[in-house]
Amino acid sequence: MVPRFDLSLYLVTDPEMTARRGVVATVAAAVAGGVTIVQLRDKLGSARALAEAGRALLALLRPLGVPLLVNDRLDVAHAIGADGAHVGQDDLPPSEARILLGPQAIVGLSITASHQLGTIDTSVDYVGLGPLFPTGTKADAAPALGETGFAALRRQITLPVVAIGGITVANTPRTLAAGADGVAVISAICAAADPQAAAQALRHAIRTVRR
Ligand code: TZP
Ligand code: MG
Repeated sequence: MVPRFDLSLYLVTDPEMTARRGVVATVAAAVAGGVTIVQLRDKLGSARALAEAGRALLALLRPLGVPLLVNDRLDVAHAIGADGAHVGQDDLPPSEARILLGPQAIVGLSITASHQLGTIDTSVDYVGLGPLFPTGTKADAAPALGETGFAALRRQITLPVVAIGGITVANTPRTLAAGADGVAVISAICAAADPQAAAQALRHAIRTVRR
């Protein structure tokens, strides 16, 4: 069976880092560079602004076959017909996402520590595990797991796992070696002078490890 989604290079958008170029132009460049899945994330924006950005991204991504997930906001994910949602430990639980978005939706869950492993239920399709490395992007991020901590947690998860937090081209090989099925990045692409080239470099690093 062909998998419904490819976690290899997972782009999470940031409203400030993409402000100059625009979120759609940034994502377009990133996808041209090899991003395989996109999460629209804006912790501070209004639901209406998020929906507007989400619709514009869907118009870009649907024809390319790249799934769009919405962070936190199941209502917005549902309203715009997104491909799925990514929820954290303080958001509505994955089971609610599954009920609202349906059986075909892609549902992701964030895990930052071992005591949260019990929140992975049958409604979850993949886990976002991290922060792997220290990150300046998320002010309230949990402590970095480091490669050893990440690998130990990853072994306890049977679902596909995408690593997040401080991931760069340089540490992508170590990230995959620690057991990640893919890398999720914000600043490595959104803050890059050339998001397409940045995505290409990450994709190349992933391919090199897998070869
Ligand atoms: N969750 C854990 S770390 C993080 C999120 C959203 C931020 C990742 O950003 P960056 O710039 O790729 O370190
Ligand atoms: Mg959240």
